Amino acid sequence: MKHVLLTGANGFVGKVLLETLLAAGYRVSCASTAPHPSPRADFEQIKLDIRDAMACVAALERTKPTHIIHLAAISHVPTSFRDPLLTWNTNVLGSLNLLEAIKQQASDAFVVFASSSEVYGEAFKAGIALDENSPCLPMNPYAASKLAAELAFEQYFKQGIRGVIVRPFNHIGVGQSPDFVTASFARQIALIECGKQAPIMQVGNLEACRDFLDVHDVCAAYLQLLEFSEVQTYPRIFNVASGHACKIREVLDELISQSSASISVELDPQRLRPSDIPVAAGNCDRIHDVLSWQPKISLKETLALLLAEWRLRVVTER
Ligand code: A2R
Repeated sequence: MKHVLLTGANGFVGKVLLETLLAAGYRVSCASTAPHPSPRADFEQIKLDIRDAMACVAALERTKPTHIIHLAAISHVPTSFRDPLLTWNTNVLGSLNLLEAIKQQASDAFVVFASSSEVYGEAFKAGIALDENSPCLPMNPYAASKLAAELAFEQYFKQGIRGVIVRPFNHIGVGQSPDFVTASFARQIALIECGKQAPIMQVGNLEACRDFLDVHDVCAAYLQLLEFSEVQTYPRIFNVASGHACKIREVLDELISQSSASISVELDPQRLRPSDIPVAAGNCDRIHDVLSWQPKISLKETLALLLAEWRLRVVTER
């Protein structure tokens, strides 16, 4: 049976990917620093801090997976500015610990490494949808650490480890932290609707354009990428993108249009990033041509689900 070791299983993507993998018939071992919030009999759990090299070896020795999907990371850009050492230790050294453990204990396993579209950084200033051959010019510690981890993966690929690197663009959906823009908007609208916030939304840069994807579409791409474990040759790096850039203002307008509350908008300078880029979109031709993957869920649908989630969540929020 195909057996996936999933790192970062308790995170936003991990929780959705676990269900995607189980539905596809995979046996799944979930690695995380804390127990899964809703443990069940249909997956296994492993306590693992990827900064601990010995623990990585022990986890691989115990599970002997056929596939690994490496999501565990410090994934929040402002956190990476606040705590660069934690970011580099987790994202780079943690990845190296995992790669060494794969080499020692599961050298035939196929690994998918979740990098990020953030690695393109300054290259987005060209204003076009970037493909996988575009220059990588990171603009923050998170992006730099992901690019460094990509280099580590490529070194191990050269030594015979099999796998791919994915660069997902902005994935959104139910379960995402309100530190991220769409969840922050949905939460604020829900708070306004139930009278817990004045009818003024605090927003950052609304003119920026981003390539938004539903997290379920991203997980479908990760699942399809596992198919490469059956073949000899395949591209090493894949964008996971919609190919379209959407203004953050349009996202806000769509969410507000789904509410009956009367809402005004106020700029919060603290929400502006020091080095924001106007347009960040990805060219998704490669994954479309090779795997016929394309996003299936519309932005409108995703935003409706997000708002529904936050309407329930804010009821119990203090
Ligand atoms: O700390 P935990 O157990 O809540 O897990 C977080 C995990 N993580 C770690 N796991 C093991 N050892 C560590 N030292 C460690 N530090 C963090 O990574 C968390 O559950 C997970 C990341 O989840 P999120 O922050 O929700 O990221 P998301 O959006 O699910 O992104 C998945 C991946 C990340 O590598 C992104 O950079 C990439 O997709 O684009």
